[in-house]
Amino acid sequence: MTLPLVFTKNPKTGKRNVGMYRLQKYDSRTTGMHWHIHKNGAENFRDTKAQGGDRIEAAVAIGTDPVLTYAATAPLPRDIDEMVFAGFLRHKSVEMVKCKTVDIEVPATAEIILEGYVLTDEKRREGPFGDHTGYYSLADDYPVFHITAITHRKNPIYFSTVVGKPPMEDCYLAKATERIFLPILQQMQPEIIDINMPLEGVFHDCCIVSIKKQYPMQARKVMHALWGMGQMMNVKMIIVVDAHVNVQDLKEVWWRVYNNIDAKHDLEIVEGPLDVLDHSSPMAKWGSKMGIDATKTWPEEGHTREWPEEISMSEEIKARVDAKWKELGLD
Ligand SMILES: Cc1cc2nc3c(=O)[nH]c(=O)nc-3n(C[C@H](O)[C@H](O)[C@H](O)COP(=O)(O)O)c2cc1C
Ligand SMILES: [Mn+2]
Repeated sequence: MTLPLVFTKNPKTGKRNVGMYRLQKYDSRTTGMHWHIHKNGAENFRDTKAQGGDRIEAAVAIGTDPVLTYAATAPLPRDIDEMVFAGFLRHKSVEMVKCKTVDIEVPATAEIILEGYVLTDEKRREGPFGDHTGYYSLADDYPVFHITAITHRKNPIYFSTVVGKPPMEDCYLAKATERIFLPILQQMQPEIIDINMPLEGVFHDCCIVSIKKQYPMQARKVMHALWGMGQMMNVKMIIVVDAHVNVQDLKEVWWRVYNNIDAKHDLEIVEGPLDVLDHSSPMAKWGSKMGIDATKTWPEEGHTREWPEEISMSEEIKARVDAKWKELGLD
């Protein structure tokens, strides 16, 4: 199942979490529960285990209002309820109903609901799976979801998504996140003008950001701040450009990077967590990441040579050329 909304509760706070984690069917009553170690669902699982609980209840909704499906994928802080966020986006609160066999509420209009539990001391081989990275992500041991009830609408519609080499369907969820979360990023880092997470970067591998640079090394500050924010911690490459650069134009971005960087000074290589699906690092779940500072390097940043002006044509010349088209019979 590739598009399931997985509902759990935190045992300490009772707060709900909804995350999208694929479910590999083992038999008619059990599936894998592929919540990665960095995700809120896995934290609820760990907290339950730490309290001595032998199981965490879970419910899965398949086929919901698209805004709920999106909310389950959104990188929200742990204690922000995805259903409240969905209600905020929809301008209408989400109607919830109690499950039959577990103490969890699920969206009232979902097509299909799976109810059940995950044992805290059980794991089973999950994967490999043709993932959104475009590779078969490696098999690993994950908890198991035991189903206690299935409810559904009459003639339910089964929702799923196709993932594979980008661009695939799921890529556009990343684009929605890029747009919806930009104002939130800007609240915390006001120098940010725009961001682009290119589809080939599969959500977590690349982020291009333009900033209004006001003090030396501000690009580094932005890189480290992003690496310290929620699921942005997994971004493997951050490219920072100046405010006037259009980050949505990759040709322009690369032109800036190729021209502006001094490899020794403008690359910031750090180590830290990486997405579980990353296969490039020697060790799973962590490795090295790179920041590329492609902003203009200031004298205060050690570039004491003159920095050249960009070629640009004056408005007056442009107007003179435009006027000539007609004269030459070319318009
Ligand atoms: C189609 C699709 C499938 C996904 N599958 C998984 C998955 O199997 N495991 C996982 O940890 N995250 C998966 N994700 C990403 C999570 O849904 C996303 O990181 C979400 O913010 C997690 O929510 P949480 O932080 O509340 O746990 C998937 C996303 C999409 C769009
Ligand atoms: Mn969450």
